[in-house]
Amino acid sequence: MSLIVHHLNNSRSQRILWLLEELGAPYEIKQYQRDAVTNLAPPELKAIHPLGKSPLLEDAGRVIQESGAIAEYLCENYGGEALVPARGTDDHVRHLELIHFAEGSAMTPIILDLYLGRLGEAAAPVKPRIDEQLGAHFAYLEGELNDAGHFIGDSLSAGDIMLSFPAEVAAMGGAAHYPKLAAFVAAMHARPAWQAAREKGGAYFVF
Ligand SMILES: N[C@@H](CCC(=O)N[C@@H](CS)C(=O)NCC(=O)O)C(=O)O
Repeated sequence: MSLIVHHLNNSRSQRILWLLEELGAPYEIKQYQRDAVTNLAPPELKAIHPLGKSPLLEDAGRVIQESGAIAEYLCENYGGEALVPARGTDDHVRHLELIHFAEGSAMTPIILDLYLGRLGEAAAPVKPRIDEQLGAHFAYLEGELNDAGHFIGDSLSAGDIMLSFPAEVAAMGGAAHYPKLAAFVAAMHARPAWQAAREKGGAYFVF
């Protein structure tokens, strides 16, 4: 088996396991556990990639970092026609936007909010801006879900998988705020492939 996912427990790496389950591609998991106090990745991950973060995908000795790139690589090399709209269509352009939006834009206010939460009162000068940006990004995603319950087209795409993480963070704030995102998260978690990935990846968030 040539595909190896270097998987950190309770992390964005969960999306890659899920994607692989959806594609039905065989893979192996190397498990890494967060430090119980700092919540950071263990130093062993730095032996695989200098940043020591997860997910990391290894394919026949090549190491690929960055969730969106890994998702695109897997779809292109192991997906056939699955999970990516046809090139040259509007949906494919949208797919590119959303794959990159998930990490490039949506995660910025999420991570800032996480760190600001540790500062208490010292965060007061910037907290309103971060709250406003967090709300703006979640509201944007809420508005982008279509009637079929997907971000693109009427079936699951890699964009849905990439956006599941910010959607899960939004849904944790309560279904009342972002009902469409909460319904999307529930539907994704009901998929057999998501559950198989959760089974193999171990504890994840509160889900
Ligand atoms: N943009 C990167 C983010 C990777 C990342 O920050 N992963 C987190 C897990 S969600 C991590 O490894 N954190 C542990 C640490 O920084 O020590 C991606 O999507 O691959």
